[in-house]
Amino acid sequence: ENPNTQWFQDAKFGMFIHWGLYSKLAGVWDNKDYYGSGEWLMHQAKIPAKAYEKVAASFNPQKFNAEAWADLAKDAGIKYMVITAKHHEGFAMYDSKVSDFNIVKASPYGKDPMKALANATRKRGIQFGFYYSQFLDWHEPNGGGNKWDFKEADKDYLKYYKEKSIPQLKELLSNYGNLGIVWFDMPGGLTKVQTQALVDEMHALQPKSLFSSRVGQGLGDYRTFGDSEVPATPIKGAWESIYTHNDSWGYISHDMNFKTPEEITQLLANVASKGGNLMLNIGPDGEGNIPYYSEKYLRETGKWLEKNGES
Ligand code: JFZ
Repeated sequence: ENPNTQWFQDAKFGMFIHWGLYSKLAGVWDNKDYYGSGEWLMHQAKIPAKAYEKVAASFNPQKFNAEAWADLAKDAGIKYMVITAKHHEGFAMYDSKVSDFNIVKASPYGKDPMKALANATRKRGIQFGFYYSQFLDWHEPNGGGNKWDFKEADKDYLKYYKEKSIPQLKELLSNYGNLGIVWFDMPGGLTKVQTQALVDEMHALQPKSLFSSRVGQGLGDYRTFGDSEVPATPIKGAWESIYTHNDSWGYISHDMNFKTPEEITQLLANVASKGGNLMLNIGPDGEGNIPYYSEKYLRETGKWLEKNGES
């Protein structure tokens, strides 16, 4: 048993946040609506990396308020928060010296929202962590996934790991204080030995931080069940189920299929009864607003927990 998982196993309720350039595009490209997961728009519409890059020039989330986001998490009874520092689109939502394709360098916003959130959550006793897409990166010729701009046969995944993925992970694990979680996603391009080396290098920076199972090769510190999945029977050890509040992880304006407070508390109870955590995702828009129903229903969930649950 890993003693560092204790806080996680006590937490029960986490908040996942998908936020990036896709939040501004909101499921629309070239006047065409795309359904499904908004953060996959670049892939769905086969948007050239050069064209996608230009979206950053008008990304300016003036409504973003780290204190308000952390207040909402606190009021909802949430104990940990994991936010997308870089999703598959390749855009860093933090101040990165490794790649200029980041919110401080490439966007008029010019500030680091991750710094503000790390501080705001910590102030309220909420564990903070980053999601980082370590293999898929559609912006990079050598990253995984983009086959519409870059030929698969020309890709050198190790070069991408060496030049972007690992250096950016080091920035995230060095510059934002103690991270409760590093949420790796969708492994690829590395052998078990190489994955172990990556894990060791990162754990040297943050020995207590918990790495998600999607770091790959069975080397994570806790288990994440497939999207929207709750195991049928109790499971021992540290694990979580992830759900998104509506149908998409990233913001899509026409996706109004939000789970009600009753559905959320039932989900929480179901997952908790099996011994796991529920990490519920919200998708703020490109201005930095949390969707109206996410805010409303999360607050109602928090009220219910205060009255009926432990907290
Ligand atoms: C991944 C991402 O591709 C997606 O955009 C989102 O961030 C989600 C939380 O994670 O998608 C997955 C990854 C793994 C599984 C399903 C969706 N899985 O193991 O079932």
